[in-house]
Amino acid sequence: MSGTLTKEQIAQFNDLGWLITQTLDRDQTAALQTWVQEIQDLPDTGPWLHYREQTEHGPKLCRTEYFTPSHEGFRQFLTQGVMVETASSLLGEQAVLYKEKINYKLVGGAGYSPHQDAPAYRFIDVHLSCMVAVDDATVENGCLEVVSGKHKEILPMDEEGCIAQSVVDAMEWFTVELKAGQTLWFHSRTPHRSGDNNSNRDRRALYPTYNALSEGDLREPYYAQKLQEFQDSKNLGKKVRVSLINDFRGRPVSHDQ
Ligand SMILES: O=C(O)CCC(=O)C(=O)O
Repeated sequence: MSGTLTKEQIAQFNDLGWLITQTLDRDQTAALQTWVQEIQDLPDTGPWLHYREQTEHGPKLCRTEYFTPSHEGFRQFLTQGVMVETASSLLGEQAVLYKEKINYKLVGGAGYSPHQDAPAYRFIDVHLSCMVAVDDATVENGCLEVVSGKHKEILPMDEEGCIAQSVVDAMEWFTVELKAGQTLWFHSRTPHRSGDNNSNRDRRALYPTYNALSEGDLREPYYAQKLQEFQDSKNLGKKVRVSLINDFRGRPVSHDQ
């Protein structure tokens, strides 16, 4: 698949702050599902970072990040070809990978409160993220919802770093169901949220984030800073801490044991 976008697609992204592309064909989607399973099966100790949540079905993996150095397939997929080409088209200049994560949202997994990503992403002004659907994402299993045209500014936040409730209530939320292999591209200031996985099927998704190379290649400093901030701050214990804002609603495993 090519990362070349039409003028209309780029205009839609600039106008709405999000865009859906058909990134992968059937075979590529199957390969992605195999790779995600390989990451899911990695042991706890490694340079990669696994996070778990408590669900009504027991503890489950909710996120892995920092895995491209440990997986050649993902390293190539996220730093060469269609993904970085599409990111470059949308940023209007050469893109570089800023961070990467897989959100598993396995059966019973928790959703995310309404937020913009930008307050959690250090050092860079403009980031571009995307959700590559590994499994079909539906309302029932916790697909994303986004707000159009609200990516020009940071919105008022609550004490968790999420969007203030009065602002959330006043915005129109658009549900984005995706087929496996489709990608939702969104600006780091595009408001988004997602529900819990109330279905009986897992909803795994890959989220690479890019920035313009002219702002610097800051992936390693981002992860060093994130780990430092996790160490320095007190975790309040009611939610699993996966981000520098408290957008994830998952319960910590130890809390329930
Ligand atoms: O995977 C999801 O359901 C939402 C993820 C999200 O909003 C995030 O990781 O910032």
